Amino acid sequence: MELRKVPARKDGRVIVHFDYDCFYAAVFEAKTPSLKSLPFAVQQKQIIVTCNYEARRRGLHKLQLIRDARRICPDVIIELGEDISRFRDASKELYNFIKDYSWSGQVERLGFDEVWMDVTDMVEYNIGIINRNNLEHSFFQMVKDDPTIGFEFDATAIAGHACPKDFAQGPGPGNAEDELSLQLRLGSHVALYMRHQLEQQKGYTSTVGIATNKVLAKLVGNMNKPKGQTVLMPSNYAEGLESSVMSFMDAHEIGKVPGIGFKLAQRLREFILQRETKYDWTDAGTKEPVTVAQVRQHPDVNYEMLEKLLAGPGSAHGIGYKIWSLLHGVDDSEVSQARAVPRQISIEDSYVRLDTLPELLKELNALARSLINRMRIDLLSNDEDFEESKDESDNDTVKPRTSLVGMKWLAHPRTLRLTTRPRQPLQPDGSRPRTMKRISHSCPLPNFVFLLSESVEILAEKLVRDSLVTMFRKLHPEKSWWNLSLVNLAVTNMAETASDSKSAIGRDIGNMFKRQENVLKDFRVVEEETETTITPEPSSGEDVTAENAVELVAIEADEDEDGWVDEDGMDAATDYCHICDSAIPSFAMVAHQRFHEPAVS
Ligand code: TTP
Ligand code: MG
Repeated sequence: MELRKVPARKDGRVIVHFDYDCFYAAVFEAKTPSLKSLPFAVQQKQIIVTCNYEARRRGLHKLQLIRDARRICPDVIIELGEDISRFRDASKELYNFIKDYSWSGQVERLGFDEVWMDVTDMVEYNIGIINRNNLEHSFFQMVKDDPTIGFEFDATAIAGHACPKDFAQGPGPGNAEDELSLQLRLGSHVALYMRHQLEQQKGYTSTVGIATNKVLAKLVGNMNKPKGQTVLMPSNYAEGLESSVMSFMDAHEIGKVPGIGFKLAQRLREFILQRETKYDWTDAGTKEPVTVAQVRQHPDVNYEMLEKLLAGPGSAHGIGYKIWSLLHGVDDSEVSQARAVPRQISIEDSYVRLDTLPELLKELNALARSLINRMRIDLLSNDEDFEESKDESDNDTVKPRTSLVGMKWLAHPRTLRLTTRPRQPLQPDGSRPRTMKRISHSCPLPNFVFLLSESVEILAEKLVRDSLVTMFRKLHPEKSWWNLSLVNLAVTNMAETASDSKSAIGRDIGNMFKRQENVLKDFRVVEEETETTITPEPSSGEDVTAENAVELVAIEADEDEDGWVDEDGMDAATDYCHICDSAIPSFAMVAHQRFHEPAVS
């Protein structure tokens, strides 16, 4: 039947998925390696957000209460992990490390601790130069124009584990070499090489999956955790990947398939079981598992039916076909290109109570200092080719740059955004309505923040005085009462400053900033053409001052779809649990809330 047509599989790509083991714990361990052999956990509020494998061996697990963890393992060492900037910095450092191996730049982050890399071009190139009469003694070239950089390997064998275990080995009957298997074997070797480099040079172990698309690579990696890698291979040559992918997917519980979130999975379970299903929040899963096979093989399920069942407000058009494809292990999404500069830089902090002006000024100053420091780290370079400078990234903590001589801005963010999350006033009955609503206000970023001759402290103070206080008044005109649980400061709307940069999106405004002392004199805000919806365009050619700039207050719901999670997943991808107020990466929020569910249900 047409509606049950199996989506065409487009094999030929080799995708590697990295997942760092016990990530937050590993960040501490990289700095203090002696922790590796001890039971070690990272705490946020009263919860262990992750722990190392020595702690797991002794019965500890993610999202456990601190008091339970101490009872089970009294000698557990616990560090506070509430300042997530250290994890973000480590994540960025590891991402840059992996990205440097890529030829195509197709390296994409998911949250803090996962990275996909498309290695198809590297694999294809090496297949092109391989000696097919002597596969056992092959050399994988890691740099295209340098035949000396790389590693020796046996191209007849895979590196690490294979799924399925009884995969087709060696050349097929009457077939000189099965190209798909060869590609995947080379993929497994280059993955092993990078995984080892990551461990030797940076001190992080990872779990890796290798397959022909992103979803399969992410899923297959889970088969050998931690410090393992798995490649999804064809089980027989005649069918290519078809049968091994189908039996691999079929065995999964539907909620485990990336792209099938909690709500979609619940709806699918209820359709298959034809009744309400229970979700066991304490066990991070469902008590009534439904497998991919049950959904896929159900006679009434097809992509049109899935569209009707799953489409809802806010869901992407074509969700039925997308899910139908995922159930068959088909995922055509590309690994996105690494960006030269982040889309936005944002700094935030949460507060139990922030309701007086002096405290607010203190916090705004601290946030503005961090923001300018981070702009200097992320957006300054002395390298004409726009490679990120490595000096800071070798540390796992952020240090302000010490020498700015010869530094050049890679990009000028054009918009400054202040966001707050107000607490609601008490109701007459004494209760306080829970809300995660954020409100934000944007205006052009004044040029003086790009001055390198001035100290961060002075620039931050000026930014607070000249812009942020006014912005805050626009957000909170009520003088008498406000109380904030969160303040976020961001610069967005990046205009890259080199017209010859491959990824440059703006016209070259670098020259405008050459004589920065002049810029300081008149404090003009230069507004580039912009597509942002937050700051409307002023009429072209007009100089805009911070005072008369067109401004807009935006109200954003807690599940904002287009601003909070940065495209590169690094900035503002954090939220705060409304129950325990822990800072949680957005991608981990669902997992985190499972922990609280028994208490609130
Ligand atoms: P995970 O990938 O879930 O865990 P992990 O990398 O620590 O461990 P594993 O080896 O089992 O993959 O989450 C990544 C990081 O996100 C984790 O180190 C801590 C953080 N995190 C939170 O802050 N809150 C949460 O509720 C969860 C689940 C994770
Ligand atoms: Mg992980």
